[in-house]
Amino acid sequence: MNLGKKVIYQIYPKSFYDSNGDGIGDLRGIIKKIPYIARLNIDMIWFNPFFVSPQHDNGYDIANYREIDPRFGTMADFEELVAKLKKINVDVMLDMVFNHCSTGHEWFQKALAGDEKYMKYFYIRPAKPNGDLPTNWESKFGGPAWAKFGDTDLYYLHLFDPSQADLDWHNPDVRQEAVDIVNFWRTKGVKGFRFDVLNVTGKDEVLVDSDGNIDHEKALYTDTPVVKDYIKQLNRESFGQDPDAVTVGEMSSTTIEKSIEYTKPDDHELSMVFAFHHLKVDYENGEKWNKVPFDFMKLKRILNEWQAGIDRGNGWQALFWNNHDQPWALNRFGDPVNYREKSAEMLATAIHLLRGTPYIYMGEELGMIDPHYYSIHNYVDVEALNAYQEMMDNGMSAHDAFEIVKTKARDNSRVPMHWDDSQNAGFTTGKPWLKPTDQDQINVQAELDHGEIFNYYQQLINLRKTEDLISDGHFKAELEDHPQVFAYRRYLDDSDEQLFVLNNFYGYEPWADIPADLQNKEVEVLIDNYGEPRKMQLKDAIRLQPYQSIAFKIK
Ligand code: TEU
Ligand code: CA
Repeated sequence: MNLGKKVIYQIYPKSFYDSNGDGIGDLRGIIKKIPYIARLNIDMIWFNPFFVSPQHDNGYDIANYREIDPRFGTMADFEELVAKLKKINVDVMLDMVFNHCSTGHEWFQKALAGDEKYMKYFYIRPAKPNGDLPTNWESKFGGPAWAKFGDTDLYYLHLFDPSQADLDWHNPDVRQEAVDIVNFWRTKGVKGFRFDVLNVTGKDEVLVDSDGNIDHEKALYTDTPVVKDYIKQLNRESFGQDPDAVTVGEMSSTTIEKSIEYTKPDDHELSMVFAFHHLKVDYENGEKWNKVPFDFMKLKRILNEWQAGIDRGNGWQALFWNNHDQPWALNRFGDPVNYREKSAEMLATAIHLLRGTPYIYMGEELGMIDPHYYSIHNYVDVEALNAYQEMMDNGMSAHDAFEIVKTKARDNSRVPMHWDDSQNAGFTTGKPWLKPTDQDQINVQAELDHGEIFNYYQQLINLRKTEDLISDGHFKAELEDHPQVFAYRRYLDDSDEQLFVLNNFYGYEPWADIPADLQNKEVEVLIDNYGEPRKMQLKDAIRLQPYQSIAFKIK
């Protein structure tokens, strides 16, 4: 299996297509849209969780790992979905959320009832002698990471929402549960597994206070050596038994070195990692809840370092701009107003011609953008609402806090897929759980009829399948100091062919120098968002159009 030839599409089931008018996307809705999916020629679909869940964190709070939440459908629907996708050669990747489970899960409920076996599934600790919480850790969604354990004097750890209790992976029974769940879904024909925040499962048995610095605090529970043992066990006892399995570890705040360790084939751990550093370039001092323009040079530096580093270490990485936790990249790094199509295509090219496995988040292929909401009441995500409150508690005005929520909320990308220009964007006949906006401009019907982004994605996907330079080539950064252009080269060990890619991240027309060894060469333009594939002669420089991407194949 060549991971470099694969392209993965991400579906957020709640927002893809609603088949029964309750305003929530569902599995039957996805089945209905298989003909649409088939047009993209992708290889696998990653589905965000649709297991039984109280939905405090939209399904990342799982109460039963082996059953479909009735609001999304039934096991029979799931089996039909897998079978029908198989017919178009698309495999299924499921989201395995094992760092924590819902406090509604029977494990937690039994623990609450005093069952000692299940109390050992969680981090349950007494307060400090002075009455303080067991540690001073913060939850990633704001507030302390400890909550009262029922009516006792004890507390349980939750790195995320209080409804998401951290599972104690030291306990072999917990690891066995994870193995069994993966194997359960393997028997249903599932080939792919995404492991949610996998690199924070290695907490120490004795939890200690941090010095208050958030990076130091994360280091206490992130990427500890034992995580590798846990992954090796999962691999050995579950997915590793399937040579076609594709796995991705969502790795919070990880490093290049760690990512190599998790993914180099000899270690038998994971196929690839999701790392997020390139998406933190519009943060201020590491803090997400700010509104600052993105730092292009930093973005380039991070992409270049990760590409070259992972390549050197023989690791493998997931390539992506968007997912259900991120506002649309088009709003952050492109120009959705003046150059929506060109900048969407440029962003796609920049990522798709890199070394790794690209992920496309549903709607990205239409150039979807952040919704235009005018009230905080349009937002529903726990993270956004907590952050809004916290910003105001710290003295910010409601207006300023709202402006930040607008650009940073995860709801931005969770807005229902736009199928047509009707009131609910053709997503539901009922009341959508999140309100779509701008579907009069951006929707599947219009895109397939006269848009250019969808077609451009098809070209990128097909190029990856046909060009070994894209799927297998090494990476070399080019024009590293250029203030507008992200450029790189791809090359193979056993061939003279090379790929040279230029991506203009701005709405004006910079010149880009052509590296000396490529000058005066007869080249093939493989893809260009301003023109057709063609032959041409490279000179010593080229002038790029606004948000132009162009890739040359040199023989
Ligand atoms: O996200 C993990 C994660 O690192 C988040 O804290 C992320 O940084 C945040 O959403 C960005 O604002 C995963 C899931 O993708 C996310 O949807 C879940 O909420 C989270 O785990 C908890 O399961
Ligand atoms: Ca529904």
